[in-house]
Amino acid sequence: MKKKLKQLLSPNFSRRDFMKSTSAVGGLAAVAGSISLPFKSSPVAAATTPSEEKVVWSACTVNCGSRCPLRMHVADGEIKWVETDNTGDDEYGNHQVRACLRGRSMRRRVYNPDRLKYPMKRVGKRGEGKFKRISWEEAYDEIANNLTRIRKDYGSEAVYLNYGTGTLGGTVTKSWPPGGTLIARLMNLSGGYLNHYGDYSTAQIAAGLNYTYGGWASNNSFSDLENTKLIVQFGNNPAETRMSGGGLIHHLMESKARSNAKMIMIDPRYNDTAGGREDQWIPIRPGTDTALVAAIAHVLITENMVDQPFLDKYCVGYDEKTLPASAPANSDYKSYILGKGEDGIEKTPAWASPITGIPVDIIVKLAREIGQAKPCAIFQGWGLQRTANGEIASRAIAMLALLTGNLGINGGGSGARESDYNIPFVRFPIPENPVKTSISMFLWTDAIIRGPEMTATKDGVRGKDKLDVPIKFIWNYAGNCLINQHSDINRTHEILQDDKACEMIVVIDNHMTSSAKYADILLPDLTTSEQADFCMDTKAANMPYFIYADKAIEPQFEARGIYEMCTEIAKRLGIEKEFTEGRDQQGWLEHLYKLTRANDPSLPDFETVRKQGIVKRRDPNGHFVAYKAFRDNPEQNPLSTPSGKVEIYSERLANIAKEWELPEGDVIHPLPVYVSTAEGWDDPNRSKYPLQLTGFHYKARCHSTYGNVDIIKEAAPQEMWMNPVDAEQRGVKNGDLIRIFNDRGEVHINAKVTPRMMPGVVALGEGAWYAPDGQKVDHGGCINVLTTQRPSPLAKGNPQHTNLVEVQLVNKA
Ligand SMILES: Nc1nc2c(c(=O)[nH]1)N[C@H]1C(S)=C(S)[C@@H](COP(=O)(O)OP(=O)(O)OC[C@H]3O[C@@H](n4cnc5c(=O)[nH]c(N)nc54)[C@H](O)[C@@H]3O)O[C@H]1N2
Ligand SMILES: Nc1nc2c(c(=O)[nH]1)N[C@H]1C(S)=C(S)[C@@H](COP(=O)(O)OP(=O)(O)OC[C@H]3O[C@@H](n4cnc5c(=O)[nH]c(N)nc54)[C@H](O)[C@@H]3O)O[C@H]1N2
Ligand code: SF4
Ligand SMILES: [Mo]
Repeated sequence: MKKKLKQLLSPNFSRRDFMKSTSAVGGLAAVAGSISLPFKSSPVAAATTPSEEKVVWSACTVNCGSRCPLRMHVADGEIKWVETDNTGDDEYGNHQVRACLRGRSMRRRVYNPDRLKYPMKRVGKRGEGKFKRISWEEAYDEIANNLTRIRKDYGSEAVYLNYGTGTLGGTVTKSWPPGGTLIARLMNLSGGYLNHYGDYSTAQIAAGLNYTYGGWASNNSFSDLENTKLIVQFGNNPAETRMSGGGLIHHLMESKARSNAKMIMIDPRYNDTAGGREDQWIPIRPGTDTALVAAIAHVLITENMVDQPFLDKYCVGYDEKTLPASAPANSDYKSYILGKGEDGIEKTPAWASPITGIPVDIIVKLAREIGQAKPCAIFQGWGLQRTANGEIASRAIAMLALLTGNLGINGGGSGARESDYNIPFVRFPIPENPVKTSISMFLWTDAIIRGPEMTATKDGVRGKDKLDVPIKFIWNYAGNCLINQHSDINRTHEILQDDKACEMIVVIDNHMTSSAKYADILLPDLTTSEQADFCMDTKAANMPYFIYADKAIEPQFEARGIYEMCTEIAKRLGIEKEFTEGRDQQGWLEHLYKLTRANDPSLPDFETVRKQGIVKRRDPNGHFVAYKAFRDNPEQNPLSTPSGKVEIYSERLANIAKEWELPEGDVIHPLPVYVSTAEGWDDPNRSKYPLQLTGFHYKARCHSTYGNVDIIKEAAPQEMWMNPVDAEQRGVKNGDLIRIFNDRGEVHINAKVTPRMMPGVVALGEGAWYAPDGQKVDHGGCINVLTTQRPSPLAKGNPQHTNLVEVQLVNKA
């Protein structure tokens, strides 16, 4: 032992030897307890391990909303361990941006057994996962030749860039929006591609609140909660969805501690953000928030808690006074609430209670608290809008902020999701797309099988009355939406399996995902650790930052970066010079940063950024207050709605409701009225499938990314949440293996029996790796085996949290 210690402290002893020797003396902990560790950051290390281990700044660029710095400790060309931000301190406002456990397990993603090693070409049936190794030259030629052939036969409208967010935090590697990627640059320089609008995250809220506020609806930053009296969160769960130590859960907790404001969480699931921090949890039936809001509005109106001057001055259609001339009598929101509208029903708490599952007295108390707290901050997450009529639900929640006059002030808000201050950064230039047609991102599977039948008024095709050609070529870069993340996997499988329908699929990923198995040509990409890039944060309240992620290790196997891939294909399409403009990847990073600095000379120079890794800022205004300029001076700063005001009643929606052809049961309405939907709580089909299945974004993964990391899977297993009452009825106990099924498919997974789930509702975290057994049963717990491709009415978006299922016991634990 003595000899070992002497050896450990000798100047020639490397970290690698150390790791070896620790096992010889009884493990890391035993040694760590008795001597000072020879890590590079310690004074001993500086003297003892010259040039053996280097620390390289890198980042986690997945789509969790945060974006964390990772400091890679590299020795012998290998990442040995991963640290996070070491700038700043524990003080809120100067805090470290600490990566979550997913980011800290990046090593296990980089060196994962699922890593793609070589370019490959499909040999079996599409989706079977059978490939042969090919050279990069062959792969590039295949892609360029097929692209040219398909464009010649069908035109560029047949080329589609599928949604993918695996590395949206990058600049060169940026995978989202597809229209902002290097592939879009490549396509637009050579003829263009079929666009899409909307995204899987926010299709319904983006479409819905656009009619209320005009454009993308912002809300105050979470840092501004230090100015509020009451926080009401509708299905908002930053403890899981904005997890980093520099991200929004940190801002929520710290600012709430300053104001000591009460927090009420409205969610069918007792989520982790509630997790002991909430003052009240109100479980609500999925898809019924609009009814709850209507009942709260009833109490606010009848008990005189409405901010009438605000509604008169800033809004259209609260009551008859401000209804547009084209609107029929009694089509205002107040008439709807008081039962004077077309349905003649008064939206009392007693009316809403059986719909929402919330007792009357709780609704009344909630309404009074919202009406009396000045100011009051109303927020919504995006879970409740990823539903069958999420457009209406998102607009309804905004009503609470409007009725109480909380818009545009500190401590108040708009009722949308929280916003952030960002550092403006110049992105890769993307030339204009010559193809102007665009489909909803959710309808790409339909565009493969019935493209030319899809029209503007039936399917939301934009830029043209109808699609002319089906999708024939798909680029799938850093996305798992070909299978795992898109609804109704069994339907998608049927559509993709036919290689006469969509003729060519190119997948570019790091891992053999379920989507990768559907590739015709499969290209192994570099990870963030194997190349240099700028990585942006977008969700950090009033302390934004960006990261210079340097190359930490050499490319693994034959992996190549997206810039090189696109350059090689550009060469074959005869547009290499236009594509590269004479720069390599490093040249572009330096160029884009130069442009960024020209706009903002206070930023440090490139070399400094490279060394310091992270650049942090503070919002010069303190906090972001949404619609402040409008509130302060509405004449000078009108909204971009047609009236320039907040449109509670939307004339444009009234027209769309008249003009569009909607399937039976779908509703588009000028007001945020409560409507029943397919697969809602009152669908007659509940006699067959009695449980509402909702989803959530789980801490175990970012969607499917990190879903193959062993230690994370163990720490946060995939389970279906279920209330003890529903479990008991089915003889299910905690940990039992169950089958969850409906007409679309079947999933086998363990049950988590917990009072954290409301009765009648079950929940499954989205993103688990689809693991079919050949009999159409998934054993991975992938919720999209059970979700539908029927789009929402207005956005034509993904209603992935609206499903009916039944659950049965398979095996006792
Ligand atoms: N049922 C249900 N489905 C959902 C949702 C839901 O709530 N419920 N949520 C939806 C939402 S909001 C979203 S945003 C989508 C997300 O769907 P996706 O954007 O498909 O997200 P991921 O599943 O994380 O897939 C990212 C892929 O990128 C790969 N990747 C990671 N890093 C890199 C890289 O550096 N290079 C390359 N080439 N690839 C990389 C990963 O291996 C992974 O295959 O899912 C949607 N699907
Ligand atoms: N760890 C982790 N973080 C992530 C992601 C991830 O996959 N993993 N994904 C990222 C991405 S791309 C996105 S878009 C965001 C998603 O962010 P969100 O869409 O906000 O996340 P969800 O978990 O889908 O929904 C939030 C909450 O809404 C609740 N909810 C569901 N239906 C209803 C309803 O009808 N009414 C009410 N009141 N609540 C309801 C859910 O139970 C959940 O707790 O998260 C981001 N962050
Ligand atoms: S998954 Fe999100 S919170 Fe976790 S390290 Fe990556 S960017 Fe940060
Ligand atoms: Mo998302």
